[in-house]
Amino acid sequence: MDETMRAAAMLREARHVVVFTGAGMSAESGVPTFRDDLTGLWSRYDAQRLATPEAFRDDPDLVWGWYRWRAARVRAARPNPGHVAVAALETRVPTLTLITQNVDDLHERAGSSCPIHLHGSLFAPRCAGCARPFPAELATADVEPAEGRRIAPPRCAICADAIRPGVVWFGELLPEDALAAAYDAATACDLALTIGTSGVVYPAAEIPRIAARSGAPVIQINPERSALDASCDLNLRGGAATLLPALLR
Ligand code: BV8
Ligand code: ZN
Repeated sequence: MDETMRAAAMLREARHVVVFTGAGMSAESGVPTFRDDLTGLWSRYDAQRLATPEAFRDDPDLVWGWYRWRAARVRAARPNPGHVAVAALETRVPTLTLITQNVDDLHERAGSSCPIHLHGSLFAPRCAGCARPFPAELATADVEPAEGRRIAPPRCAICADAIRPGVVWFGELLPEDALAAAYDAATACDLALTIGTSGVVYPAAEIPRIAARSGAPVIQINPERSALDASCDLNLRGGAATLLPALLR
């Protein structure tokens, strides 16, 4: 039996499946991953440097422009067959917990009911000062920004501080409740799928490792080797949009 068939058989047997996704899940929707060289003007910047509170403090217009560009890229993208397969899994397994590192909304748009977003969302801006949520539609310029364009963030109507992206930056704590729910699911599951992640950003990268330590088999879908290979029972080499539908056949 080939590895994909073995994985499909394990999926059919499982009672509680954790699906853990990273940027590679959205790659075939045309959303650049963190490892990709960012296209256009952004290639001069290091994503890991831009995704920090310090970058926003030092140059809010650059960082806000970057997130507006990324949000526009996501809005122009469509869920790929991998996202659709993950959503379909909800009706195939008794319990499915979807945990994503991604800040896009492609899982939701594919029909997944309640993904756990460990790193927040491009579509949940909030005030950097008083943390009041800011309506995403008000944060959207009518003309989507060209790559590299600085855009001054809107100001909070209550405290006048800058509106920031609703994502977790490097050096910031993950939302406690989301992380606790993810840890609980990884500990309780009897099968974990890790899809499209390099497995190097912590504490999120602990999730598949916790599932493995709790005795659940872990299946990885990734065209490349990753830091998670050693923790996985099966490493399916290929893209999410091809392999995930194949697991459901
Ligand atoms: C924290 C939101 C506690 C923002 C993201 C110094 C100070 C503070 C912390 C640290 C520090 N040094 C290290 C740390 C910890 C740090 C960390 O882990 N750093 C790494 C780089 C070593 N973590 C943090 O800072 C976290 N907070 O620790 O708080 C604390 C607080 C204060 C002081 C001390 C400790 C917060 C981390 C969250 C950062 N925010 N996103 C935004 O999006 O702009 S992380 C961001 O990068 C993504 O969300 C994602 O998680 C990560 C990228 O990883 P991947 O998703 O894996 O994507 P990647 O591009 O890497 O890989 C894509 C994969 O897909 C590849 O393997 C590729 O082969 C594969 N692929 C490609 N095509 C396909 C495919 N797979 C399938 N199909 C395909 N078609
Ligand atoms: Zn405010």
